Amino acid sequence: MLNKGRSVEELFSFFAEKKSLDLDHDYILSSMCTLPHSVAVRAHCMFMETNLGDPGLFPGTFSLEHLLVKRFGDLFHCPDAGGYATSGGTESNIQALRLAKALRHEVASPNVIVPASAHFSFKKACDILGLSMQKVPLDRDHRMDAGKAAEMIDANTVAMVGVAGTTEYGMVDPIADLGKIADQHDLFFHVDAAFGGMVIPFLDRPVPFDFALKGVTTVAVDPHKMGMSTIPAGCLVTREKDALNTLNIDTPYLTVKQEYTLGGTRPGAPVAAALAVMDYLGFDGMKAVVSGCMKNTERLIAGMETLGIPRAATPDVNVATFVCDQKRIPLPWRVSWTCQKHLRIVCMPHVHADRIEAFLSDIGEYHA
Ligand code: 0PR
Repeated sequence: MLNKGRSVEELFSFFAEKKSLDLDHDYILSSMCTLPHSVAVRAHCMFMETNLGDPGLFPGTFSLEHLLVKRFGDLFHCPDAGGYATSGGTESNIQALRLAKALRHEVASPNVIVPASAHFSFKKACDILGLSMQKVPLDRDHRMDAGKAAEMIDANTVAMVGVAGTTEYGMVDPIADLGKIADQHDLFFHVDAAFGGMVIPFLDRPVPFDFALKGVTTVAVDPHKMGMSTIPAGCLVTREKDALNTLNIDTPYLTVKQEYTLGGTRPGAPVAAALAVMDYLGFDGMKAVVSGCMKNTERLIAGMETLGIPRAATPDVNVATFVCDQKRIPLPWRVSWTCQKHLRIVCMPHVHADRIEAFLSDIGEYHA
């Protein structure tokens, strides 16, 4: 702690200096987050001090959280869905598995079946919850092999996970087949749609991935990714309205006497921001955003292939991957690399068509 405080000018010139070290979004092609929409920023500022951890003090903000869950319930074909706003995909995935484990508390050595492509948040979830993680191999298209998943289910399996929009290759697992398997085995089936949940419904030909499929128990979706909200904004959606009550613990001195959330103090600002974007754009507006991102993804793939850099996969959502030498990427572009060393570019809303053209032109001219 400084002995004496700093003047506002000094403080904010220090902050400005630090902020200038952050990268310019114009060159960020590696991120699943994006610049927040202007209505998200406005809503976030408006709800800055709100705490959903004590909802009785903020009933208005709390009703916005309900509305957000309602919007996702409607979007995911389950108008009576339950759920709550989380800090993102990691928390949603942890909580989904926590619920699955609680529902089968009699199982002494519980395991969960996840695709090999599952986000690393499932490793965290399994560590915390004492679950054994069984990884299902992928097929040639980087999708979870449903047949192999079925073979791996045993008496100790408390949940199965499918991913709708994988982090690395942007694929949607065969959720319909997996849902049938889950249904046959009466198994908890969590769909991680942290990325794809705000893409797939808006595609011209959406693949089934949500509660329209009988076997799906819970869905994770992140407004702070394609939902253009401020960070941190996630949502865990449950088919059964009151499913999460199983996780309730007593909170005697709060305005509510029980809670099932993972966090205690929870920000209302990003929840308002997430709802602001959804209600401002509506279905048609989101469809236009997603359509732009998908067009840019296709253009990027076509442009790279013209330069002799082949795709590594044909993605279901706006994540493009390539077989490319790491030395071919000129600065200051920021890209990422998959575990299999494929170049990975996420065509988020801030990655406009002119940025794709600028990248293609730079990579075309550049030879390390
Ligand atoms: N599930 C999936 C399918 C994800 O892709 C991610 C994150 C998560 C869960 C976890 O979400 P939270 O990080 O919100 O808890 N996917 C990105 C990734 O790990 C997150 C990210 C975003 C990374 C922006 C970098 C970045 O600049 O790659």
